[in-house]
Amino acid sequence: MIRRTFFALALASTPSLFSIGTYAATPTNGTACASLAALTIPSVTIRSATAVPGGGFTPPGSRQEMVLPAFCRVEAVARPTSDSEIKFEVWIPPAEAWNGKFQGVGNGGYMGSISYPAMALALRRGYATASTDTGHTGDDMKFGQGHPEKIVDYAYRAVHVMTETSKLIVRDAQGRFADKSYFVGCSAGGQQALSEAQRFPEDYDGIIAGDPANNRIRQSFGFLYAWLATHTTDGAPIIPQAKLQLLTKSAVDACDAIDGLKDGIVDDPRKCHFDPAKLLCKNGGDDAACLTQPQVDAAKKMYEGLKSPKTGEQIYTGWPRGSESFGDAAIMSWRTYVMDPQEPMRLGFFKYFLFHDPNWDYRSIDWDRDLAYAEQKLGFFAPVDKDLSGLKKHGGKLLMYTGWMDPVVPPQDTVAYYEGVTKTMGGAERTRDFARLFMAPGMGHCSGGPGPNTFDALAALEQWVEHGAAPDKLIATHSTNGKVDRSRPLCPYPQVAHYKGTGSVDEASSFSCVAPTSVSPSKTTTTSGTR
Ligand SMILES: [Ca+2]
Repeated sequence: MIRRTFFALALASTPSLFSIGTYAATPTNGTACASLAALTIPSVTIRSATAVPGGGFTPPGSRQEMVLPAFCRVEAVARPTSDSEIKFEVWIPPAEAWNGKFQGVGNGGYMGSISYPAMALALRRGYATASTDTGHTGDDMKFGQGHPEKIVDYAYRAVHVMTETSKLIVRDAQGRFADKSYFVGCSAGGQQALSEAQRFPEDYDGIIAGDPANNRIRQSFGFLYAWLATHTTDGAPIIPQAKLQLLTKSAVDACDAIDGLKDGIVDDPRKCHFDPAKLLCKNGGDDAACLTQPQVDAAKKMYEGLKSPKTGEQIYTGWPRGSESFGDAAIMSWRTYVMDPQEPMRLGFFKYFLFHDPNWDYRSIDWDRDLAYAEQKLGFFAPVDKDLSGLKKHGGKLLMYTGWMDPVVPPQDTVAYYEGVTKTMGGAERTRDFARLFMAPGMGHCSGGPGPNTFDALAALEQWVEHGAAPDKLIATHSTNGKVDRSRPLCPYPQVAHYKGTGSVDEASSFSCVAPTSVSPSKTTTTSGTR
């Protein structure tokens, strides 16, 4: 209720922007690209409208040229409040190349820039597409200090305003509205996707939420906890990269066979209870093949996650065994978000959004008191509402996916959200007819990892939205040096890919999606009524 009230107040000053009725009657033909600059939409300024010929295009702030088909590039800024400055772009294919659809694309991190690569992907598939900087520049949180409306823009308003306005611009350019609208996002984009599904269910017909960082308040607490758990009081990281790799290798070796197939992938890390104490160095020593006691303790805390010191309640889930370090890139390990930073990630959330104190001392955190304060004050900031009846009523479809080895957003948190939706929406069958979650064993944060991690979620969602063909599996591939060396089905949760017993374990056709056979912690809430 707090979130909805806040929303109503925040929009009270600009009702006209959100009424399509203020716009002129549908033109019979589209408007020439350059003429779109003359378009008037309340609270929106069109900064430019330029026909871009097919070929090389270098986006602002980038040195990397993208090869694109011809499109009309519209740059705009929306100001739904007097403190708003929401920049966004709309790219529109020429009528003959347009697939008749619109695609909003999500951002990463704390956003602060337009997602040109994601727009390029959409444009190449024939979509008219839009992206926003969410109302601020850069990936830190200083913009929120003294600017509560900018926090709202970032939290959910910018994407909604971008969506409604872009649809109007596309209509003007093409002479008709898009037939269908999709939103595609991963990480922070997954958060935006769930925000749209919960708050503005009529914006999109199909929504993809990958590795969603939607539990954003508790995640900020989780990052703070993780950093404190894995750094000395001097701020030095306790577990070096080589030991992270040792942990992953040991955990996977110990748990690989639990799923019935020794293939280097742990299908469900919740069933893996590998104890890092098994790696404890003998006689207090320290070498490459073992862990010191502080390293064992730090790893255990990462697996356990943040619990209330007062009640023992799990405030934020731990990170899965196997996510420690499964590749050379820092993002394929705990390094980027936990180990490498000089201070806890997303500290700005506390300094600029919550306490408005740039000098706030993170060691003064009171987990219970400060969490209660944060959820009371900034509840609108985290789209964790499990009631998706608005989306269901609209006929919208939600496709979620998450890597089981995600070292950034713990996959258990995404599973917990989906299980909560299942419960709220009246059970598994009533949920899977419009919302499905695909877990990707061995996949990292949005991509990468030893498991199959490349798949076309949008093609599957298009079939679902446009032809009523719900995805019973997604075929994912894994490549080494650009060559596909394994394919597997990703299955709608709680199903898992089961080896049929014959054929190559590197071929998707050797697997079928089945209900999990062994008992899992989530069985009581999710498996009833499923096949
Ligand atoms: Ca396995």
